Amino acid sequence: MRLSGEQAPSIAARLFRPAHREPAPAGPPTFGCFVDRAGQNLDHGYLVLFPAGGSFTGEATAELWPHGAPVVLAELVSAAIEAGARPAEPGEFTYRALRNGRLDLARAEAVRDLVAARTLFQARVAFAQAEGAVAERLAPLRESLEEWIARAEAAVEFVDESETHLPPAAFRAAIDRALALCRELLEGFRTGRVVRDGATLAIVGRPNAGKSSLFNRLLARERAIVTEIEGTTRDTLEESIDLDGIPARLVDTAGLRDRADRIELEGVRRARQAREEADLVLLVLDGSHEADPEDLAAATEAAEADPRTVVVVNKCDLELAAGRDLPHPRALRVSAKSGAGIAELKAELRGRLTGGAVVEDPIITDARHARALERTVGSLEGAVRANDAGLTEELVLEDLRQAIHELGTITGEFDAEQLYDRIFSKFCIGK
Ligand SMILES: Nc1nc2c(ncn2[C@@H]2O[C@H](COP(=O)(O)OP(=O)(O)OP(=O)(O)O)[C@@H](O)[C@H]2O)c(=O)[nH]1
Ligand SMILES: [Mg+2]
Repeated sequence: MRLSGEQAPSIAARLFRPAHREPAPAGPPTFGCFVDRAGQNLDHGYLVLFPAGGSFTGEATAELWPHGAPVVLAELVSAAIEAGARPAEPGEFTYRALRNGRLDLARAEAVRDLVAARTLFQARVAFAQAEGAVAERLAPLRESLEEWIARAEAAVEFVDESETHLPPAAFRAAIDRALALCRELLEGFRTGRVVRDGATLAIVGRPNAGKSSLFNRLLARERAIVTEIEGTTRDTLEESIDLDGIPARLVDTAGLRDRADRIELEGVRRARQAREEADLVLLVLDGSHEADPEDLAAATEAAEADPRTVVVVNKCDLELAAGRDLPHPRALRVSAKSGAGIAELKAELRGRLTGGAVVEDPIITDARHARALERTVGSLEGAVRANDAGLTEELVLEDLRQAIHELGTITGEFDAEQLYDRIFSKFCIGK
């Protein structure tokens, strides 16, 4: 339990009886007893005090470490409220850290993502962002833009002195580099988006193709009922899986067929809906059957028409399935029973979700950051056009200012004063 604010130490002191010595205003954990609202001893644990300026929020902070039973924590929270605290708003500690200048906006957002991480890969990416990876990657871009803004300012200010004019070729080269970096980061966002938000994968196909078996195999547990009876799965089933770091929602569906009772009809309707909403559709074919020309044609067609389709030929542990030609060049042969081809299938799914590119860990995972980068690109392109058309520096300057403003919204640290300092420190205006 954490208390932050001026009164944090005094409120914490009312909930805690030290065993040996009074806790220092800052320093190592003090062992003692936590007490309830009636003053009764409730639990053993530690109290840790952080001074203002030396805590996560930047304010005086008290951390209470009881054993962690929810009822004890609830009682301690009530006792703290009675002593003058109030419950924190969602994310309020991080918000205070931001307001107190301990974090930039992108790092604060990363803390949020780190807390919500569902896969280790997500946690690693969010951790790098919480360490400042976003601002770090944007720093050279900002510096370059600030420099060119400063030079454009000078050109506008001293319009009659030809030597202050922007050198068009060098300017163009610098902005092209800036654009390339923005686009690279945006390209990484393709991966970043699925790393952060996850993906939905629907498993569809004919009855008995082995959809539920594949579902179970990908989950690595016997979640769905599997039988040799057609129409076993009637309702859609959903489970979360970790697809090599990408969190995914896997949906098993009822087999698609026409003759069916009312329950199954509803199942088929839900299956179609799941297919509509999915990021990827695993179309499962039973490879052990004599090739049903209609099925194969439909699979090929589906794969051609809908880029989300992944054609999976199942039951390749059986001779007939192992020997047959694949209906589509990108189709995959698997066996839900033996596990053959499953690793390749996972790699294919991951590759499709991340755009196939072998990217390093993504830097940009947040849609807000991506939109800001897109707007930065738009403004930079405007600056290039103005420059190429030989328009006045005033117009170029306007676009550059817009670009750096957009960029600044990512970390929330754009500050005109800082920019002006830079301008005047770099330029010998008196000359
Ligand atoms: N040999 C072999 N049999 C499999 C494989 N996958 C599934 N089966 C068998 O195929 C039959 C149907 O499997 P299910 O997973 O229930 O098929 P389904 O597509 O979910 O069927 P519905 O729910 O009825 O649409 C079962 O008897 C499974 O044991 C496989 O890879 N190899
Ligand atoms: Mg099934």
